[in-house]
Amino acid sequence: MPMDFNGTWNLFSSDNFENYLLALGIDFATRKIAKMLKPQKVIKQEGDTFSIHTSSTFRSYFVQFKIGEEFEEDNKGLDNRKCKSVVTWDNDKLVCVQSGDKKNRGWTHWIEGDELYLELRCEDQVCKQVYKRA
Ligand code: ECB
Repeated sequence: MPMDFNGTWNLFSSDNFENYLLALGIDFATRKIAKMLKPQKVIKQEGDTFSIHTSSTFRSYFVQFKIGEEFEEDNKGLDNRKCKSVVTWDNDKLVCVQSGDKKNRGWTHWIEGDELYLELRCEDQVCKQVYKRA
């Protein structure tokens, strides 16, 4: 059985998010607002199909994908850059590679105990976040 990411998850901790945003070219004022947010993720997983809705009081973002199928991602409301994304399993981790203008862009999700982990990567920056079940 694959790891089950289904659920509603609230941000608990976030490390190096501002430098990740800077690597994405997000302006100063937006970074200052963004780092104060406590986003919530609603993850739906059915077989190989996933949706992830990340919401906050300021911006929200929705993505859906099938494991192993490349899709066009628009990052609307985030940095608005388009990229080609693909998500695969690495054992029990979900690994997304976001190919586009930014080098080394992507993310990895995994679960430890009852916590959801997220590593966000862009260029030479890595942001680590932990979410707890709502
Ligand atoms: C959507 C909640 C965060 C809103 C931050 C607000 C403004 C920042 C503007 C641009 C930020 C660029 C990236 C934001 C970082 C996190 C949001 C999406 C993280 C992500 O890639 O989640 C994946 C894995 O769960 C699914 O899209």
